[in-house]
Amino acid sequence: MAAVAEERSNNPRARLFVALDLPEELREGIVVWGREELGDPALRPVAPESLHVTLAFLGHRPEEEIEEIAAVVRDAVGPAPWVEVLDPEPRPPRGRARVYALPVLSPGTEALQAGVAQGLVEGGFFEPEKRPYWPHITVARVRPEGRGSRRPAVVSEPPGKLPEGLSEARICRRMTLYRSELKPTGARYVPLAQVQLPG
Ligand code: 2AM
Repeated sequence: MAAVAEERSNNPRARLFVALDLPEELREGIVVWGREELGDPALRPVAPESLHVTLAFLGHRPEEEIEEIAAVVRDAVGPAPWVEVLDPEPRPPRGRARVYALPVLSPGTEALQAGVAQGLVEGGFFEPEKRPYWPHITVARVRPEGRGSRRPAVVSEPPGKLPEGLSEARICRRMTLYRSELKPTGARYVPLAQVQLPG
């Protein structure tokens, strides 16, 4: 055990992901909607500053790789995508929901994601998921049924539809490499590198 602990401390790792950030107006719109619609006690709404569209989840990587990964993200810059958000959906779609997410309709985001993923794969930093990429914004996670349980609680009042206007297409002008720090109170996302997207 001591040897393992020592190896860990000599080889610090960071939990990393790349995301498309939301324009302020869209973020605020989701927060206002969520105050009404994410009130079920079984739901833990995502903090306003943590709302994003994940492009690539890298998992734990050695900290010494961060600079190289940031360079790959900067090189993958592409046109700023237009996004349309759709009404919330539970995941998984059947059975007890674990999360609620707003699906994102955006060919531009899919193109950006493909470019970032390819760069990260070529660098050996990322193994793409087998299932197709599903652009979405997670808005709430479901609390466990009981202490230490892995089963999600029942959500009696699932979130309702978005107001008209929130689904209007909006442009997203920033992509960020985040470090996710897991705390007992939830995850905190720390930006490590940001790229402005042209267009
Ligand atoms: P989610 O919002 O759909 O849960 C940080 O955890 C971000 O990376 C979240 O937005 C999360 O997506 C995403 N992510 C993708 N795959 C993940 C995985 N296997 N484990 C944790 N987070 C993942």
